[in-house]
Amino acid sequence: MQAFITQLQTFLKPSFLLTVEIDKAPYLTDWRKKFTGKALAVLLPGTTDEVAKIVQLCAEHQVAIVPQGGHTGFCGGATPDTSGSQIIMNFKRMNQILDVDVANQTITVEAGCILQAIQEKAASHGFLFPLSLGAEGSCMIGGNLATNAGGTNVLRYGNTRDLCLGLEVVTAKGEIWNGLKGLRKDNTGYDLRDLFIGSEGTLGIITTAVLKLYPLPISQWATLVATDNIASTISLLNLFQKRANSLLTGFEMMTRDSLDLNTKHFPHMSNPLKGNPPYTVLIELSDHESEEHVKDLLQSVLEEAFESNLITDAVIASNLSQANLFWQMREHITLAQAEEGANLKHDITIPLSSLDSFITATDQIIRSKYPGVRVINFGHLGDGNLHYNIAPPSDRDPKSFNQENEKPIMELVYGQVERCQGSISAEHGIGQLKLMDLRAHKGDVAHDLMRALKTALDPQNILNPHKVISI
Ligand code: FAD
Ligand code: 2HG
Ligand code: ZN
Repeated sequence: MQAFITQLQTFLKPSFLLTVEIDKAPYLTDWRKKFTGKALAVLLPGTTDEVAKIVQLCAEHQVAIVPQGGHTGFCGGATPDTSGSQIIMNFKRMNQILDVDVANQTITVEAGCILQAIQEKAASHGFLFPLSLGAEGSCMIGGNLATNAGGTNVLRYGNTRDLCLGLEVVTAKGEIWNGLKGLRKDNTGYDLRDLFIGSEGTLGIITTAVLKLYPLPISQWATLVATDNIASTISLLNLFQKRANSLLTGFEMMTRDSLDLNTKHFPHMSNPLKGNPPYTVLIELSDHESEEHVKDLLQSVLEEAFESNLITDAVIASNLSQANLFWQMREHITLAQAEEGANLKHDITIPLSSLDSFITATDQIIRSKYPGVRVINFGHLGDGNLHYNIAPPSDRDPKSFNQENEKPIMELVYGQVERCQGSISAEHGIGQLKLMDLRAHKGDVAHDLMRALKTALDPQNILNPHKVISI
């Protein structure tokens, strides 16, 4: 391997080619502290040409590459294995915003741009870049694209895939594919862009992207409402969809157990709704008309919901800072879970028509089989996306409880997901966490097609091997 490192040294300065253990350490463990790997080296390329040169050398020396953005992913996709033979290619130096095209309503960015920096740049030109998630201050757009991240605005604007018009990608051979056209229509054969989006660094390395921008909304109103059960919560969603239509931008659900965990770790995050309700829903409407228009609409839908007994309480944010507090309450659940210790995450989607059946059955089975566990169920209900997470009983050591019970609990949850024709990964991807579950979930035909794609695009299996699919 010395020859490989020596060749890298010809174009990467020592500060961009990290081989000493203490320098590599910050890149080796994922956000959840669930996966820790080893790496031959951590590389910090500064240009697409450097990425291409690195990949060419890796292909020549058969060295596997683990692309890495903000390392906030939940499935261990950006963490190397424990062999110490893989390199990490981290994108933090490739963080330039290359262009804002006002007439085309697009922004062109390098893969290492922090998501929040893109949102801020867009806003400074009067635009909205709608991708929004709790990790936006540290995740990078390359990681968002590679995982097809979802977040809290999917209901109105779609997943990351829907926000991307063009990509530049370095292939497994080290060639540069320039697909950076900012076109809203382009039916010239197979869609390569969509193949790379969501492929978690296993088919190609994303270096630059053209993203869609939208006009900034003029008015935004957030409300917290209390519901008694999931059936009413779904009826409430349907009511908002009918009355507010595309003005509905967020519909996030939080259970009582989720918010209790929040207040345990962040006492200032108390729920303003009365009586600690079973379900709290954060709803956001936004529009390009006047503040009054949206507020009147919100109030009239809430009145209708009260009259139909769908909700038991509601608080409308009186200003932007209170609306931000509502959102912080929602986003702190993940942080509260991290404070509480190791937990089991299930990022799933269920058709809205089966959500009630899924939650009722799964809650009941889990609670009777594992007395004392806390079901930390919250998520993007408007998309049918639950974060159906399990926290161990408070009197058990989280690590030993998880070691004993992770597999059976996951099988139980995924069994219910299959029964309801849902998905075992809504927005976090597969990575190494769900690798073994993919075949059973996708079925043989889909799995074989995926394997054929991987073999065709990366025959040497050097791009993030044993993530998503093993060949
Ligand atoms: P990383 O974790 O570094 O990488 C993720 C995957 O992408 C890996 O497989 C990696 O190899 C690959 N990759 C990274 N960069 C490239 C590249 N340039 N080319 C090719 N492959 C690449 N996710 C959601 O979907 N919705 C949420 O609401 C959400 N909320 C979150 C809240 C918190 C507090 C945290 C910590 C995470 C959250 N996530 C959420 C998960 C995570 O932030 C997203 O998956 C995010 O898109 C990952 O971006 P990243 O830059 O950290 O990628
Ligand atoms: C969110 O929606 C994230 O907040 C994190 O996707 C989910 O902590 C989780 O499981
Ligand atoms: Zn989420």
